[in-house]
Amino acid sequence: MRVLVTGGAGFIGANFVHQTVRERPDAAVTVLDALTYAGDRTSLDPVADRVELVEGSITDAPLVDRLVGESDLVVHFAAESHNDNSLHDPSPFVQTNLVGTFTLLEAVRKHGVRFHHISTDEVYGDLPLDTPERFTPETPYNPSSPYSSTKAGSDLLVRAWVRSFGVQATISNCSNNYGPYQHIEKFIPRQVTNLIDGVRPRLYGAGLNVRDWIHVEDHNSAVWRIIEQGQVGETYLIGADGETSNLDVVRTLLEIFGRDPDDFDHVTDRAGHDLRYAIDASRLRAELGWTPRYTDFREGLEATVRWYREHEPWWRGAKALTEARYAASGQ
Ligand code: NAD
Ligand code: TDX
Repeated sequence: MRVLVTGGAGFIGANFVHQTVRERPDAAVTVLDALTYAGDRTSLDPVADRVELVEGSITDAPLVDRLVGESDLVVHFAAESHNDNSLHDPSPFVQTNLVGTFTLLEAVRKHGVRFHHISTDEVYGDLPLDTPERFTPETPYNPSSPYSSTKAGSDLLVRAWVRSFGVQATISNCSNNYGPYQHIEKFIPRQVTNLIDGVRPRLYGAGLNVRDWIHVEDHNSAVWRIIEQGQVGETYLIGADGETSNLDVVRTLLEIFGRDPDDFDHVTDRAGHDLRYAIDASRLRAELGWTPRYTDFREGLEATVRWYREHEPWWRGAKALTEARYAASGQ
């Protein structure tokens, strides 16, 4: 099977490519990635002999048309993915997340290629703290940020291309991922690399916001399950019952580093900061029999800390610039 992975040099995409190469010897993998600040070709070094990396944008229609025409399946991870960046400059979010997804949809429509669209729980907006309420496939879309609104728009494009043109597509909306190869602008790797450098973690606002953490390997095993057994035209929510407040994440990391659990700083809150995300993944579990493997969050965090300690050359080059950007916003 010829698989085209967009955004395969980014965090979740690179882990998806590694998992695919490891578990599916019959798959021929091509990655299409623009290698933005968030993409890193060295993330694919361990599988370089099995993967073709094409450097280019999903908004480049002739390139996309050619690569899609040579594929049996497109798994679409490529996106501008960071909420904070979308508050400073939404423009690349509109280009990549909306125009890029549109460009891919036109190509899969033309060539009749199976498409899986990777999306986020953030399309549903946020939930109050301390309620049992969770997102389901029936929850109305209500995105808060430029990032999540462009992801919501891209989901709606996929749904319309399924209904109007019979495109063979599935969609998954997943909660917050953690694990190896995550860019150090994101919450967990930012604090882990701060702690490696002896710097205090930085918590936005009071730190009471809740995210529903899932290990990236579990996200990707669910994606394969949906591709192989999911119903075309359907949306599946992916989550692993990992609700944790940001404050608890920071305290656990401080403990792992043998530091005082109160040794962190509160910094300027994110504008429009979503309070809580929580996924009800019962459809995925019941209909497709999927279960997560990483059920102990602390163990998963410990493994992630080890990975960042052992792969300092992978992240060191981006650290100073990333922190300078945050410092300019008081974060
Ligand atoms: P990431 O920012 O780490 O990686 C994105 C990749 O896309 C990078 O390699 C980048 O170079 C590439 N890219 C950006 N613009 C491109 C373009 N125009 N053409 C081709 N490639 C381009 O993001 P991630 O965290 O790995 O997220 C991957 C996908 O998963 C995104 O669609 C995101 O919305 C979704 N998602 C992420 C999470 C999470 O917790 N990180 C949770 C749910 C869903
Ligand atoms: O330094 C920080 N301090 C802090 O308290 C950073 C970078 C973040 N935070 C908070 C903000 C969020 O409540 O931590 C939480 C997680 O922040 P991010 O890692 O930026 O993730 P989030 O905004 O929740 O979005 C992530 O999950 C859903 C991904 O970046 C998205 O791509 C995905 O769709």
